[in-house]
Amino acid sequence: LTLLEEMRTGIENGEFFLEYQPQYNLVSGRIVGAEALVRWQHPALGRMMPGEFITLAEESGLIVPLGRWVTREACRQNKEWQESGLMPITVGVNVSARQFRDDGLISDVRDALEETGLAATYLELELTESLLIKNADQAVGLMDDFRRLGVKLAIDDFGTGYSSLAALKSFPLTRLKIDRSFISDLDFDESDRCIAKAIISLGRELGLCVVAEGVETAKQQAFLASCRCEVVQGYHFGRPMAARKFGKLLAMTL
Ligand code: G
Ligand code: G
Ligand code: MN
Ligand code: NA
Repeated sequence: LTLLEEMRTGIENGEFFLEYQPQYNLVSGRIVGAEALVRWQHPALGRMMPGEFITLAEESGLIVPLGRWVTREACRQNKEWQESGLMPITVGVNVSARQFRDDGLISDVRDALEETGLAATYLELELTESLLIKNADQAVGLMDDFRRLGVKLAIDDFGTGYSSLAALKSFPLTRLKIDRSFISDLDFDESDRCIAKAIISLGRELGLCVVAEGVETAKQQAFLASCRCEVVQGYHFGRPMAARKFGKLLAMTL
């Protein structure tokens, strides 16, 4: 069997699972969200990371049924955490360009919310800047539909595209995720500090929640706090982890 065929049967056989990386509010210190990240427990090759199969899934179109599963599972898990009395959080799922172009995306998302009973406001779709720019014409209308549904929309990898500022103006976003390339050198690169600071205040002025990704050190955290960045995500706070472990962490930080 080819990897592609194995992926197709793997989706049906339940070989895929999600890990959750915590997102913290910098002021309260509380967990306010999680990014869901897909993994594949391959029967022969073991645990595979998205870097090893997402491109193939995108090129083959399998990302559509896989993404449908990811969205539904993230909603189901988040609802389960809420039902067990944990503090409500937002779960973010990554959406590929191929999924975004698929006519079924909005109904897949609506179905996932209806079937799991999760309120739309606790689901966030992460759309990359390049995806939005490439599909600028259709993107606004589809995003408006998602916003009417009540789903949150984040721009992922912000600052890496060719028209970041135009994107902020045109798209109905709720959150801006600063790409980790601007965060990694904050401790020693003065121009990265200026850029990060400017993005954070720009996002705030536009009424967006700003998330810094890839925060790895206490020094980066302190700088981001001094800029009044609202939410942080990165290895310094927690790696992507199994749902059970995330549930325990969420229970501890009540
Ligand atoms: O942790 P990490 O190696 O998991 O993720 C690597 C990349 O794979 C990231 O850019 C992330 O956006 C992408 N990715 C992870 N999970 C998903 C998913 O469920 N769907 C899509 N489309 N991309 C994902
Ligand atoms: O492209 P996207 O932002 O969806 O990718 C999320 C990716 O970033 C995942 O592969 C995740 O494991 C990784 N990641 C999360 N936190 C950190 C971090 O602090 N440092 C680094 N280098 N990668 C991180
Ligand atoms: Mn992401
Ligand atoms: Na990102």
